[in-house]
Amino acid sequence: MRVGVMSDSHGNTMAVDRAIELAGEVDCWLHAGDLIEDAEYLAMVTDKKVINVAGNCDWPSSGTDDEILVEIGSHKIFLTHGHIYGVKRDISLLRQAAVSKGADIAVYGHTHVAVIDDGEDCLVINPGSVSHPRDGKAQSFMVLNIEGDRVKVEHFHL
Ligand SMILES: [Mn+2]
Repeated sequence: MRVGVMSDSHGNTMAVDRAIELAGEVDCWLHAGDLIEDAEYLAMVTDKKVINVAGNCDWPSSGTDDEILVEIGSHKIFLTHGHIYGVKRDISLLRQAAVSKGADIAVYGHTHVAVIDDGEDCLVINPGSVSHPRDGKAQSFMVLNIEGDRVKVEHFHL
């Protein structure tokens, strides 16, 4: 199972297109927020299932959830934008929330900086921003390769 993971596209559908092209065959996509419209665009152009949450730049009235627990095989992925958990300070609250919900993987965005943090009880990843990186590196996204208990993260730059 290959799960595409992107965040913080902020209306840049050309970047979304490029990510789709680079990702190759994926089974579904997670979009960690900012913007909901981009997640809808992703679903439209790929025809794949897209699971997405609202970011701080999305309208609170959109009806899109702030956090979702996604079950894939034996894994539980906690998907949230991250601003609610203060991820610009550190990811300890996010990690705590994910573990308390029984998740072994947490996906967030918001900082526009890619992170792969393999803690003992939970793998926390931020795919970076697919359109506006803040770490001086290229625009980025990730793909989770899930096979049984094994999870391998691929990091792509646009
Ligand atoms: Mn944000």
